[in-house]
Amino acid sequence: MIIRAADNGYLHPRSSEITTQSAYLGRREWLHRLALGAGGAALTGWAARDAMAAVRPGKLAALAGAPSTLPGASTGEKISAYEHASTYNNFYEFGTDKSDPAARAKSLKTNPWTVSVEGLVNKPRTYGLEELLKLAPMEERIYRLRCVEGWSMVIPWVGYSLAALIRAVQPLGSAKYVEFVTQADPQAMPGLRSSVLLWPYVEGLRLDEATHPLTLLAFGMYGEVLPNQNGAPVRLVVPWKYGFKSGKSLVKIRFTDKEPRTAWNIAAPQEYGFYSNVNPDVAHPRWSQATERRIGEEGGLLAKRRKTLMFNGYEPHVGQLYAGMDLRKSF
Ligand SMILES: Nc1nc2c(c(=O)[nH]1)N[C@H]1C(S)=C(S)[C@@H](COP(=O)(O)O)O[C@H]1N2
Ligand SMILES: [Mo]
Repeated sequence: MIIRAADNGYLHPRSSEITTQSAYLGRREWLHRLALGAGGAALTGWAARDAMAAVRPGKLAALAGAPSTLPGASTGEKISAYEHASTYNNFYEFGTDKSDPAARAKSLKTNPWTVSVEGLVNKPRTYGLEELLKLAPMEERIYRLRCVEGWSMVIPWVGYSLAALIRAVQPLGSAKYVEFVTQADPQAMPGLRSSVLLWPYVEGLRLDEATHPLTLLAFGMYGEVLPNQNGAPVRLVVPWKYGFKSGKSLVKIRFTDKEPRTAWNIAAPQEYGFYSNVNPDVAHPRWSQATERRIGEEGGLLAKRRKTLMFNGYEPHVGQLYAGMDLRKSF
């Protein structure tokens, strides 16, 4: 982001331009049959992840979610190919090239995993991953993802509203913001040797943004647990904000009364504001945000760019959170 121009022009090999939705649905159907074959038992527990890897080398455990009925939680747009969503990534802990995370993130150890929820809450607590997986029913939500660099995808996530976790820990009246701290393991993450960002990668939301039902705590995508490069075992997805607000591989969630300092804001405060809501009318200092390139679309870099939508198309659902605010100032 800071070190490169917008959309650094990754060209997808034609071979991976396979039909997206049908490939995805085919995969789900196959997983379903696989689950029945295993005695009809749902492949839920995280331990199944390793068992699955033995059955399908290189593949991940199924993680099903009921289609979400929440307004805004689905889109009629074509779902991006899994092959794109899992190989064209930003996860600077593993390097700054789009292909680095998929190539290197296997080293991330996601089991055991805990997330400590602390700060201005009545019930601070360290959650094991298994507990988090059971905290609320899993839903599938199909969200647009718009990176600040000017590209986008449509991804079917599996998870539940972060609000469920927030309710469980009971924020104090003094809590106004939520800080999200992500994993920083120098053994597993070669990118930490670079000073491109201050580690650990920290993000933040206002409490009302964090409790908005569209803010998703995600454990899976495309009907499977998250691949490491997409932020396993648990990440945030905030669909109306630029992608970098959605921290991957979360280890700590802290409630505060002050606006958290965030990794990209510290690195370049004039370029990455705290809010970072998708907004076609507010340009990045070095490029326009009026349009975007949908990854995987016919024509690659020559494909016609799409118009970027206010709040990434989620304005009817989240616009009221920013009523009366100057979105140029609070960018
Ligand atoms: N910990 C961490 N989280 C991160 C990032 C990162 O570098 N480190 N990159 C962000 C950016 S810039 C984007 S666009 C999204 C990309 O998510 P995806 O690879 O699952 O599409 O993750 C975000 N979360
Ligand atoms: Mo991004």
